[in-house]
Amino acid sequence: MSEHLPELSASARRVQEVLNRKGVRLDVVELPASTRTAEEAARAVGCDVGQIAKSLVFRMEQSDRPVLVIASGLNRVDERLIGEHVGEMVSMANADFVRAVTGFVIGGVPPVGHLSDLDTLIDQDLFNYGEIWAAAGTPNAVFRLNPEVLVEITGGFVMRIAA
Ligand code: 5CA
Repeated sequence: MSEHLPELSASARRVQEVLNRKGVRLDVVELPASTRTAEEAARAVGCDVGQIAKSLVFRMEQSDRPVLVIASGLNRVDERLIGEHVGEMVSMANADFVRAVTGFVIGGVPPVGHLSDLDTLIDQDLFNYGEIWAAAGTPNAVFRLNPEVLVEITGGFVMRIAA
């Protein structure tokens, strides 16, 4: 696995190293095509858009704490459901906040490997698929995994996140 580390850009390599450290055998791949959005990522890897696990950062409006929501590419996150779960209103974080808490740019935010430990909620609809794909640090990098492993590596809580 370490043989292809040098091919990856710095941010993607960081994600690969985090995955290695967690003891899972998952391979980050950097593609020539953009994987910046769920639609682009699905096209690039040849899967359904629902199989793309989008990592979206929300900000708790009172405490200013981040919440990571990992959603199926088909779903729009219902902020009310997230707010009810965390006990505070939440709103979509802006690009600077995302960068500050994750260390990655929007379009490449991975489900793991962030600068700080993020409370993580996982879309139950991702369990409709045997295989899913997540971003791996850059808008061209992804890795394939299954929903059970996503829960294992993130410690996330599985729930309904869309209306
Ligand atoms: N690499 C792909 C597939 S895994 C990816 O990261 N997709 S994503 O959906 O998780 O990341 C893009 C998301 O970032 C968009 O769905 C949108 O919710 C969010 N986003 C895009 N632009 C902004 C912005 N200016 N401020 C805050 N959030 C944004």
